[in-house]
Amino acid sequence: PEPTLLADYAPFPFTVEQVALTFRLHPQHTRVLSRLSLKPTTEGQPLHLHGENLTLISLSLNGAPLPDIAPDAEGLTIPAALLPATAFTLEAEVEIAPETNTALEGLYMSGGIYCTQCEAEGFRKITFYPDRPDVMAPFRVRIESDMPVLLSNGNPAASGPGWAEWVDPWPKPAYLFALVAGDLVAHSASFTTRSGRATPLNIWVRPGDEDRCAFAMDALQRSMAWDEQVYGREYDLEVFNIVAVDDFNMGAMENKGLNIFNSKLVLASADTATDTDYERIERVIAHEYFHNWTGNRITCRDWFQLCLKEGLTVFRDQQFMSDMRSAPVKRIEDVLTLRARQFREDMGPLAHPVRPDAYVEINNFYTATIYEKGAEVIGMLKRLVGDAGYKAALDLYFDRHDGDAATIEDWLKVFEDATGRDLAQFKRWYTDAGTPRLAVEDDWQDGTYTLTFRQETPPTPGQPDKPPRVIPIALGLLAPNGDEVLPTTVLEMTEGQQSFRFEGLSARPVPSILRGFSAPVVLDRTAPPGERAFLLAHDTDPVNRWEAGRGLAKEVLARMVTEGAEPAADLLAGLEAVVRDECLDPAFRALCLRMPAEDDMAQTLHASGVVPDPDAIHAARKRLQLALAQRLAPVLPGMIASLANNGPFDPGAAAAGQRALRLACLGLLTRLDGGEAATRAHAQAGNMTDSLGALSCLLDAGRGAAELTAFHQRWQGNRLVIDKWFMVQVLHAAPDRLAEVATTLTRHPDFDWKNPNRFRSVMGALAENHAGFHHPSGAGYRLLADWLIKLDAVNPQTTARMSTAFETWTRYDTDRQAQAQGALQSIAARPGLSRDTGEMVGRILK
Ligand code: BAL
Ligand code: ZN
Repeated sequence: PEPTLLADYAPFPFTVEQVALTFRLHPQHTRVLSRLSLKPTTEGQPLHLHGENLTLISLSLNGAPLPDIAPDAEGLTIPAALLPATAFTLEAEVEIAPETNTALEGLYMSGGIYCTQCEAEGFRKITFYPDRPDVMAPFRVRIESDMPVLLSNGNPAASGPGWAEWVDPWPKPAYLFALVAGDLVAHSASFTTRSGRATPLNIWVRPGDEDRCAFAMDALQRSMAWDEQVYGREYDLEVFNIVAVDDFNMGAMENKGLNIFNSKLVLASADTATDTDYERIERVIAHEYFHNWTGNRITCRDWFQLCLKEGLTVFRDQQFMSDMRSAPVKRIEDVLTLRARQFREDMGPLAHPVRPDAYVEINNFYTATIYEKGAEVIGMLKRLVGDAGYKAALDLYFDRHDGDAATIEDWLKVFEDATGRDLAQFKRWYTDAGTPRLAVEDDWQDGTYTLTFRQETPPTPGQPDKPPRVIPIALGLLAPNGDEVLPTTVLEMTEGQQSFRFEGLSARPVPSILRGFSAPVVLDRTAPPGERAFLLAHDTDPVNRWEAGRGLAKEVLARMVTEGAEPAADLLAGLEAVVRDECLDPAFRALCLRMPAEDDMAQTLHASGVVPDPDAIHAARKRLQLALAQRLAPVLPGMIASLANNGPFDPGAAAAGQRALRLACLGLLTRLDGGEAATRAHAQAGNMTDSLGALSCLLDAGRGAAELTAFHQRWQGNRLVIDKWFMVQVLHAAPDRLAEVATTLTRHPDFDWKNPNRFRSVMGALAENHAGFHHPSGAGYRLLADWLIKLDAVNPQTTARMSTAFETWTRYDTDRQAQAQGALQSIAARPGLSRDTGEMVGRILK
């Protein structure tokens, strides 16, 4: 298929003044009647409407049938000669079959519930329509069904037995359309907006799940208050509905007034959800709510501008989470995610700009680059213009563009207009792919300290040369005794190479560079011996303090892998000091104890020109954990005991941090006692975090069979918990046994592979078990490829997304490369492969 190009953008030559839809729901024969009020904006243009897999029943223009218009595979076109020069009405009736829609795009059924997913281009699977985000219209929707709960966007207008009508007064693009019909119950509450409007809030779930919605509701109320306080944004409808469904390709969707969620991002109770689940629920509830302004009231002109809403909304959810929880811990977690997912993407064949300029299948661009790097770019912008400049720019953005389908140019212009800054060079962060590498050297002479930076961005597909970017480098300087002699200062690097001088210092300082991870770059610094250990002990910036320990651990692991070196004493001593320091946040200490992931080590080694050996990385990481466990042996049992909390479960950040540190200690102790303490901890666990954490330790120690059986028995029927049962076994399988363990699980009667959560719990986890997935036999590659081929026939979107497991294949040795290439080619060669997966595999193989 030919790519769609940003350069080809042209406005739609009609306005849609009103949309009226009637749904007569039926699992196999749903009828959708549409009445579109249209008005030409340019003379003599044909009317093209998107439509896919629709059976056209009737079509008429101003009441007159159009029997000669037949749709093709992409939609239908009405020639200009048949169209009036003024406003007209187009009516169509189509038939669709939600029950057999396994792709989960458009209108489909999940566990007996009718629901929709229209972003990016699912609406065209519901009716004929200009399915593009710059066409915004008010919708009126009538649903006819005997389901007890009938929901759509906007405000309830009228209802009776077997029908309901909804009116959404806010013009919206079709991708924000939603409809739900089912046997649902609500967990209800309300929120009074700052102008005094009491707004009912409902979380709709299947009967029996309503007692697991309280946390999500609390997160929603806090999000609504926060958006008023921090961004001045108030909710704008009479009701806000959330629905949880079990079959969902993504995490959640921000449909206007009717957010639809993957149930794993709504349902939580102490005994079924982990702290990680709670944190994700809080973040995603906030994220979807924040889209009401950044995405819905101001949307994107075209899908190339996806980061306009996603980067900004991720940035806002990150701000929210750091206000709700510990800001440094949140920032460290975000940096870990960015490196694990976005840096990985940016260094491989799928690298693309934050604002791409071509795509074959837009679903393939819901990526870490659009989302996470998109958020980083806004963080840099805020750092450069300051908090007041950011606030002025955002106020102007909401004022100027409310009701618009906007672009990145519009976004940058409000910053230029509000702050007087020229952002021409900054725009490269949007247009140029790749992660800049920032090399740094320092010099000390006659009381003057000089830092010289050099930036270079490696080539990415289609972009061989990268001019220098603006890089905000937050810097602090420490005296040899640990005192801070230069508090955090933002240096603005604009050249390829640039020096910064600091005068009047009495001794050579130790630099703390890129504080708070002030730019998404790789810092290339050969630190002098002792510098990282010094920063781990003294840096006043918590993110860089953690980073120092992390950098040291990576250096040590790299030497263990490549030279067979021993675990270094300075790292062990530094980590011990952090762990013993009770003034530090337990969550921070737990993060410091977490060793770099194996994939992260492979990425780091590859970037430094070493072919990573997954087995050697796995072995070195285990040796380092053992050495750390031995070093901490005297304190581990005491810490595990003192961090126990026997009171009621508290999902808040402080209590979660204690559990994280306790489980980190339990993981280390398991290296020494073979799982004795973990067996006791599992037996005593009073919540899912402790239960799953202890079970993971047991599996790492080669134990846990009886516990796994009991776990399955206890939670049979609870899909979200059974997902965890599958996942934990795959994540903690020994590399040699991974393919066998995963294959056995795919034969389990509970392996409902058409459910994306269940599929990911085995196949996503398979790819996350680094040494197992990259096993030299190639068994991991083949297993995943075979299952992706099978899934592609029913769900292209999830298949394409999961094919990214292969994006790093060229990092490894030639034998592994040959195995991975063979697996990828077997997917590519599959007759009838979807456009989604075809594009991804083609790019990965290139
Ligand atoms: N818009 C797709 C889901 C999300 O990013 O919120
Ligand atoms: Zn989003």
